[in-house]
Amino acid sequence: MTSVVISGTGLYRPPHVITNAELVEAFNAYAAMQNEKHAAAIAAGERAPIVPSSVEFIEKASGIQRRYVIDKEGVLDPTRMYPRFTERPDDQISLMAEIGVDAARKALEAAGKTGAQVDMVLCAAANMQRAYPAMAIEIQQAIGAGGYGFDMNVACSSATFALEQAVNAVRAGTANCVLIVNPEITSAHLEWRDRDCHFIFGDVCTALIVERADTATSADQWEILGTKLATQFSNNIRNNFGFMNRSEDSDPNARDKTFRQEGRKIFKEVVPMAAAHIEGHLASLGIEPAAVRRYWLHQANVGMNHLVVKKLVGQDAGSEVAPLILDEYANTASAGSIIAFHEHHADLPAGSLGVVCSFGAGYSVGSVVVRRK
Ligand code: CO8
Repeated sequence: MTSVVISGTGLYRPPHVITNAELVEAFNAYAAMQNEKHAAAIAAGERAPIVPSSVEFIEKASGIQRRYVIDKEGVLDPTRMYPRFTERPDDQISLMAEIGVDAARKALEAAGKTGAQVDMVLCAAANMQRAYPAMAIEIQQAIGAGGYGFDMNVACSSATFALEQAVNAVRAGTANCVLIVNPEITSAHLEWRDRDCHFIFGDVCTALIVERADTATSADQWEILGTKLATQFSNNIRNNFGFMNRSEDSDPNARDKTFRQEGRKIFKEVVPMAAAHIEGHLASLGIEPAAVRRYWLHQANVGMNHLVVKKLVGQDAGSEVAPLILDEYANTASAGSIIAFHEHHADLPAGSLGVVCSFGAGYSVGSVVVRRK
């Protein structure tokens, strides 16, 4: 079987940071304004007041301390509470493709490849800017790649599901060098006015080069030993935004047209699902969980990651075993486990085993077992 490697990674980090303190200040200003506006209805018991948010809760419940965003001013404006992007003409590169190209160029450089050597582009993310043409094809043109490209969405598992598509394409001989990009502009689909989830997400874009081992020249190569994907339907993470909204005569600004979740239920249901998935995948490859040097897990909640690792290796694992990037980046949907891999693999010696694993909406779980060459 053709040996396939990850030979380079790249990261686009947006220019602005929002700390929890800034976020909570904006939310509480919004809440005070709304409560004042609706004071009579609240006093009459017809409407519930908006309860303030708190930095202490956010840090304790999630482990998130700050997040990067493409636009800060719109998000923190209590009269707006979502980012402000300028609509671009059709002959200008789209925002998703622009950040995709930035991360892609860094991954290409790390892999020692040119855009022309890429013959498959996958744009895999939790939200797509438009229906068509595919952002992947726009990125393919911008970097001068050949072959073909397409967009795909499996929410937080988009990157690991794309990794399996890339491996299969290289093994089948339908591609030699695949570029995967994960432009996650989560700020545009987060309800910043909802106290239960306003702190959760951040913007970012990751990129990976996946190619035949016999064409790879990078000094930093990770052989892909196996991929395993699983899905199980759940409404606990849902967004009803879509192209049929107009025909349904539904309100495009209604709460269900942005991200919604049942955080507690997800925590309870996804932790055992992810741990069993990884354990089963490793067993199928004859690998003991304790033999894995590093787990680059989906970054949604610090407690969740501790529990997954504890179920796998039977002890509290520190950041050496399962590095955390959530504190700095928040949840970046499908890019989270890839950021963890990008930032925390350089120290591992040849032969080290690792697992990249995502879990999220769908539900979906994707694991990729790798070994350093
Ligand atoms: N400030 C202060 N108090 C708060 C706040 C706040 N901001 N929010 C809630 N509280 C209060 C609640 O009112 C509640 O009070 P009470 O006990 O009096 O009722 C108390 O805090 C506890 O509330 P919760 O039970 O909701 O809190 P949890 O401890 O469960 O923590 C979390 C909430 C952090 C959301 C946690 O449940 C969690 O992280 N769960 C896992 C979520 C997860 O993994 N989600 C994956 C989704 S990501 C994904 O798949 C990608 C989707 C596509 C991306 C789209 C981009 C936008």
